[in-house]
Amino acid sequence: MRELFRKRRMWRSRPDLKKRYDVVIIGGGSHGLATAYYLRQLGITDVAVLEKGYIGSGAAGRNTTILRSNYKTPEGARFYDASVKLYERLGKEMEFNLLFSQCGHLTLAHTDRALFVMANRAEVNRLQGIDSRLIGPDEVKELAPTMYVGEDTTYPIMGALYHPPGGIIRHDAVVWGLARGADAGGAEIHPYTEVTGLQRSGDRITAVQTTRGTIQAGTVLNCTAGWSSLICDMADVPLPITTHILQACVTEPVKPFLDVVIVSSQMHVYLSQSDRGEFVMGSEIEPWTTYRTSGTLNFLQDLTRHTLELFPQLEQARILRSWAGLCDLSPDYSPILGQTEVENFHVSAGWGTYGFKAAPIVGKTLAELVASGRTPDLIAPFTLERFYEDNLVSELAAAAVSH
Ligand code: PYC
Repeated sequence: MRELFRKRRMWRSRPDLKKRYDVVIIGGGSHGLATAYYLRQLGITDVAVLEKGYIGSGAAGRNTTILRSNYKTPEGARFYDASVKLYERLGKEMEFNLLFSQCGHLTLAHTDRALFVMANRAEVNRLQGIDSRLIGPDEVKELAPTMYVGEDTTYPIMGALYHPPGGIIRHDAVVWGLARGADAGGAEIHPYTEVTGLQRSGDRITAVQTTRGTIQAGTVLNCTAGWSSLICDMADVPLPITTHILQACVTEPVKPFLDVVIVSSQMHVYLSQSDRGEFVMGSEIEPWTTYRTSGTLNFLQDLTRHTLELFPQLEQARILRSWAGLCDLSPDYSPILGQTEVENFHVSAGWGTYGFKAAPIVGKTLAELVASGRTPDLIAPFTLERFYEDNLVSELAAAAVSH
């Protein structure tokens, strides 16, 4: 396998779809590709990944590359911790440079209430063995010496939740590495292949209709993030999801001066400096539901105003580009993962703004589910069934920004 990795720089183009695959994965983003990658480790290689655009053109290519595991619930923290740990070894395992920088993650507190909530979160995190603690303004200043921490701002900084294992990773590289790894194991990756329908007979999906023909599948996985409820509708599986946009932007490269991820939910901003020197910045999710990924001037105005309060030295930096991606929000802000009422149709949905962080652990656990037919413990709290049984896992307010 090492030889294969060395010989092939990327995944292969596959001219035709076969008539049948053991597993059909809808969505060629980080979750779909990670599932194909980990299926291969379990010996399941008759796999097709179908992507309606180019590989990584959805949420995988539109996030702000932040990884962390300092979630609010024990279920969430445990799950994302497993993901960060997989990310830590993924580059080496795939022999692919993912530019993972575990530079640390600071969520700023500007009120007593925020300090109280963060202290609770740090405790939940620590009980899961996750490095996460509340720190005061002096330590914030040490970790981010170039950030403005004066008292005369709209929201003075009273402390922060500090999470050393958090950081940033190159999102495109994650997608390319996973695709190459899945391909090396035999999975077929088919870009520009849109799923137009799912044929269901009783409790099973019997065929997947695509713009390039109809195929049969032993198991079908829906890993389509913002489009997950539309794909589930094709199988008559309603998801409790609303779809919104999240906007982000990037500046031109400037001399490196920030070595930690900064988040302020009160100021609706999160930002980091990439290896290229760009400031990658995002804001809150838009409250209206839409599939239109056009950006707004309000976003740029509010984000830059708040960013400049923290980093006035960016005053002359120009925004190079901005973009928007789709977020599928579940009622409790936790994902919907695993089995549905259709026995050979599984989902990875409801990610809100958390999806990219979860890619490896989603791939690993979904692959285990497909291989064994059993729901792995880590994802048992996140099944669709929880909405029927009233077992919600509320991650409300654990986001970098308000949901
Ligand atoms: O929750 O860490 C987060 C996040 C980053 C970008 C959007 N959400």
